[in-house]
Amino acid sequence: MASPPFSHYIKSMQHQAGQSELIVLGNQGADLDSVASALVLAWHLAGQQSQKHPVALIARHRCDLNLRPEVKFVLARAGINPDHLLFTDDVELGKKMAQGTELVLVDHNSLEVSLPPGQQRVTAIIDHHHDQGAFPAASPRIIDQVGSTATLVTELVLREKGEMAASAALLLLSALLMDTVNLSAQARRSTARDQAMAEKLLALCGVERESFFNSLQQAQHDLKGLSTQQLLGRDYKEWPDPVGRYGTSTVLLSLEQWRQQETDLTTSLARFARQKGLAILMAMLVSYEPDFQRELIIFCRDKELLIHLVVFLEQQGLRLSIHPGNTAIVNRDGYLGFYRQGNAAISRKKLQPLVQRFLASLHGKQQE
Ligand SMILES: [Mn+2]
Repeated sequence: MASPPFSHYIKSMQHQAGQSELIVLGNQGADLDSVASALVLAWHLAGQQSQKHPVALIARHRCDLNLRPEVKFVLARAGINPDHLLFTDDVELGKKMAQGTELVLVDHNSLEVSLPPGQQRVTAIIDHHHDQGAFPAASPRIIDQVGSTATLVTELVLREKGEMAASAALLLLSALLMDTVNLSAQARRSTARDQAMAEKLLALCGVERESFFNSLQQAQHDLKGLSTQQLLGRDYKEWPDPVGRYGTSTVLLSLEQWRQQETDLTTSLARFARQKGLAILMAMLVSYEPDFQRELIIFCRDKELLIHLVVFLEQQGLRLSIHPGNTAIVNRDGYLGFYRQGNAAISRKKLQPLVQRFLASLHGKQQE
């Protein structure tokens, strides 16, 4: 069955939500990849399974869209009104799942929302993160280590449908370019499959890659006026663990820039960790001027944990060096270390499984 036109479909989502029996869910970071992949895949599924009224759900509150200026920018360029999109304020996911709704996960592959085991009906997964092995019966279950989920969604839609609207292509292209730092070899995040799909998407939406990427980056860095709490919460993910909950935030500033706009960064970081109840908080700083650079601020509830974690990360090749002038700081809430990350190829997607392995090694020791 033919899909409805993409723009009509997007406008209909608010009306479809009530009767929807299939929700395409992005990850809680709600970055461009999660938003674009969920919207385009939901539209694609609407052409195949219209009786289920598939919709896309953005796993954040509507107000958090303000923390994502690049998502707002791309939606506007694609002619999409955010009022037509569905956020966690609009859909009672727990209630829907209790009624038998199916979930399709994009840009993550294990559930980030807590649902009773009987209601975890994940029927399909499309993702590019480390495969956590959940939901082996999902179909399709496409978990490939490419630069962006948008690449996998493009492959699927073009294979099954052979076409897509320019606005849908623009969404996917934006995600693909952001995730791969404009397909740069230096960032080492793109594969031949990303390159191939980027070319197809560029042809479909007719933008010029370099200038479009520049405007995307400009929009993304429009973080003026955001507090430290908002900067940390903007691209934040957390995971439970027996040792304690741990969280990561990607912050698009250098440490130097951050210190210029926040006089008491240490206290603000520790407060954020306390409010979230975290044993570990890792703030991953990314900056592009003069060159692509990563820095890492690690907060740990106790000193031992910080020391062991840093030793472990060193063994994994992060090449951390203590930031000059920013030696470890003791705060009443915990301990903070400030580092330059010599190995800039280790992104959050790679760091998160490492932290998980570190924590698992601690459980192992506790059981001995
Ligand atoms: Mn992604």
